[in-house]
Amino acid sequence: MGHAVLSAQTIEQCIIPQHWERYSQEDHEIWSTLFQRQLSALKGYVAQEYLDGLATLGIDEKGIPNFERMNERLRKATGWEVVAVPGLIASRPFFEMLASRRFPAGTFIRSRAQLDYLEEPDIFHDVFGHVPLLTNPAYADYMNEYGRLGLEAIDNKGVKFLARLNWYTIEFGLIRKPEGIRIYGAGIVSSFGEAKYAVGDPSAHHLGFDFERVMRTGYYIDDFQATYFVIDRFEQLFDLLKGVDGPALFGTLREKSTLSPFEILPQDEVLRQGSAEYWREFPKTKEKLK
Ligand code: HBI
Ligand code: FE
Repeated sequence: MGHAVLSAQTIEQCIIPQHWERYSQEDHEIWSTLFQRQLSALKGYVAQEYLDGLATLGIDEKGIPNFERMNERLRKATGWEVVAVPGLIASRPFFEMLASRRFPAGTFIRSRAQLDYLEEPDIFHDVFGHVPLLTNPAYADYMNEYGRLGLEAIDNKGVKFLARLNWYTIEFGLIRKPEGIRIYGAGIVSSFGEAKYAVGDPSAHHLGFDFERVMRTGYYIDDFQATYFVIDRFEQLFDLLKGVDGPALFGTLREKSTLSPFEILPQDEVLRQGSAEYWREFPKTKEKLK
C-alpha cells in the first residue's frame, strides 16, 4: 500500500524509483483487468483526446507501464514527465512538480479486493486516469499553470479553492463536444461506477463551467458528484488561469460563502437539471462537505 509522505517538503525528498522490474505477474494482471474493464465502461463517454493520449503513450492492457519508456513519448509530446512517489505528497512539492511539468504518480497497485474503490490514488488512478491527457498541449499547459497558482495559494490561504478547482476539472471534469457531453476528469476515467454515472445516469446536474462557482462549490470525497461542471475547450482552462493574480483572487473568495453542489443557483448555466434520484437513496450531510 502507498504511504503518504506529507512531511517531505522538497521534490527530491518525495521522488522514489519506480522499480518496474519488481512488479509481479499478478500486479500486471490486476492492471490488465482494470484497463480492459475501464475502457469498455468509457466507450462512447470519454473525450477523444483522452483515447489519443493512451495511444500516443502506448498505455494498454498488457501491463503496468514503465515510466522511463513512457516518459520518452510524453516528453516529446508536451515536455511533461511522470515521476514516482510513494503516495499523496505535501501541497508544496506537489504544486512545484506540476509547475515544472512533472506529474507525481503512485507506484503501488490496488488489490483485487479493491478493484472498485480505494482511498489513496494508486498507479492505475494516477497513470490511467491522469497521464494520457498530459499529451494534449492545451490541457498540459493548464496543469502547469495550475501548479504555478497552487504555489501562490499555499502562501495566501488559497489551497481550499485550488482543491475545488482540481476536483471539478482535473478529477471530475466534463467537456461539451458536438456529439454530446464527454468525460475528461481522471477520477471519473479511472472509476468503474462513476464512468457510467457521470453522463449516463440522470441524477447529477451538468452546469456550464464558471471559475468562481467552481472554487466556491464544496464536494464530498467519498461519493459520486451531485454536480459536474462542463467546459467547452481545454484551452478555456488555461486561459482562465493565465495571468490570474492569486492573492487578490483568494482574498475575494475568502469573503464569500461556500456553495452547495446540490442546488442550482440563478446564475448557473444549466445544461442538464439532474433528477437527484441517486441522492434520495444516499442523502449527504453538510459536515463532510469540503
Ligand atoms: N499528492 N501524489 C499526490 N497526488 C495528488 O493529486 C495530490 C497530492 N498532494 C496534494 C494534492 N493532490 C492536493 O493538495 C491538490 O490537489 C490541491
Ligand atoms: Fe487524482
